[in-house]
Amino acid sequence: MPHVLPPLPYEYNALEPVIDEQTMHLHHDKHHQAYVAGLNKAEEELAKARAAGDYALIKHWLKEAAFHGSGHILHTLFWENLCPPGQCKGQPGGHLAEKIAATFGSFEKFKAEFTAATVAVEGSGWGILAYRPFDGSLVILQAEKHQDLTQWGVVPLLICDVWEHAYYLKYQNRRADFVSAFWQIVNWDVVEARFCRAAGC
Ligand code: MN3
Repeated sequence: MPHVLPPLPYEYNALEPVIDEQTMHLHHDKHHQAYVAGLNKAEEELAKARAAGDYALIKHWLKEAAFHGSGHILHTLFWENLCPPGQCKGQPGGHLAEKIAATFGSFEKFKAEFTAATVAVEGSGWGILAYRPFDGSLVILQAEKHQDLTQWGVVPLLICDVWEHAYYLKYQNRRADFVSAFWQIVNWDVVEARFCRAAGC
């Protein structure tokens, strides 16, 4: 089954004024769509190689699958972990709130660390709060290249896209302003549900 671009869970203008409608159209319809197409192409070529027993280009197609597959997954999770400003509750509750406080000291300390990590991503990439099933920990990750530098087996919980296409039309070089505004549109219900699925609340 080929992968398909999932529709946004809200209107293209729903995240205004934090993320403008034009950015959402370009980001979702063009950038995310390209990852879906790239992943399908890579998996198709891997299937052909498997059928033919010809693995001469395996490295190329696995790299393509890692790049486009990670892009497709992270964008899908990113759209889902946002909500229209005014409809977001501002901070997590439940088991996730307890885990964040236990790990980082407080929600405010977590927010400061996630913000600093995300602002400091070198070049294009992502800031990620993830659950590490290995030892049941929460971790903050910087993904400079989403096909590299992962921690095997982590479950991404909260994601902020800081590739320039995510914010440049509105924020230009002011990534810190975008990351600061990002907090207004986090859908904590979704993040909490992800945490509970991963950690078994
Ligand atoms: Mn993006």
